[in-house]
Amino acid sequence: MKLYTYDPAPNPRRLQLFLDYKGIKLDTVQIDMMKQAQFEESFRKVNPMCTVPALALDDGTVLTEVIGTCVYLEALYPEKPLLGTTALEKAQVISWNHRLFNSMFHAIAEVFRNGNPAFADRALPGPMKVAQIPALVDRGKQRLEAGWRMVDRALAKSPFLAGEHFSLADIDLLVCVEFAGWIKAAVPDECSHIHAWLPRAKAALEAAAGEQ
Ligand SMILES: N[C@@H](CCC(=O)N[C@@H](CS)C(=O)NCC(=O)O)C(=O)O
Repeated sequence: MKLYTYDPAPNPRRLQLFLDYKGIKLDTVQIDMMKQAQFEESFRKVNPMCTVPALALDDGTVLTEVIGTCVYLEALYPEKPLLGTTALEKAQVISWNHRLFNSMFHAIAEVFRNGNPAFADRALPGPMKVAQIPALVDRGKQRLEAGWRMVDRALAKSPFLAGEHFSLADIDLLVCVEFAGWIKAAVPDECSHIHAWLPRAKAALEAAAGEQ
């Protein structure tokens, strides 16, 4: 297996935190997005969608979605489960993953990519030319605000996003908080449940790292 990734970027970071928590070490190649290496021919041959992370398996299959890659690795390395253990927990982890990706991740990306001259004609990841839509900057900010409140309501009810246990959903949220920093947004002060959850989630990651 070989992982093509770029450590500073948010989707690679989601996968890296998953790997770190479980103590999985992979042969890794950095695709330097600052130099637009994701568009180079050698990487296009690995992932024609020109996105990272991409996990190339020994049989030639390439997994290009973080969620699919995590499902695959969880099956290979079931210790320290991050995708839930009961039917309900599994459903909640995937539901939160989907919800956070579609609402908060996309909202932050909308702000970041539609308001930044460095992303002219690259408003969406991938090889296709996509023009920026400046109005999406404000819409993205509004969606993110609604997202924080949605998450805060959930964290009022349970210690972690998908219930009693730390999961990929918490990793996704941690990376949302970091990614929001890229657009100078932060968890609103009044979202007290998210603020209480942050040290709890970081402690779960640190505890797992300490077990390696
Ligand atoms: N569908 C992918 C999304 C991957 C993605 O969008 N990755 C970003 C980095 S965070 C990327 O490769 N962007 C390429 C670009 O901006 O050109 C997943 O879930 O893993």
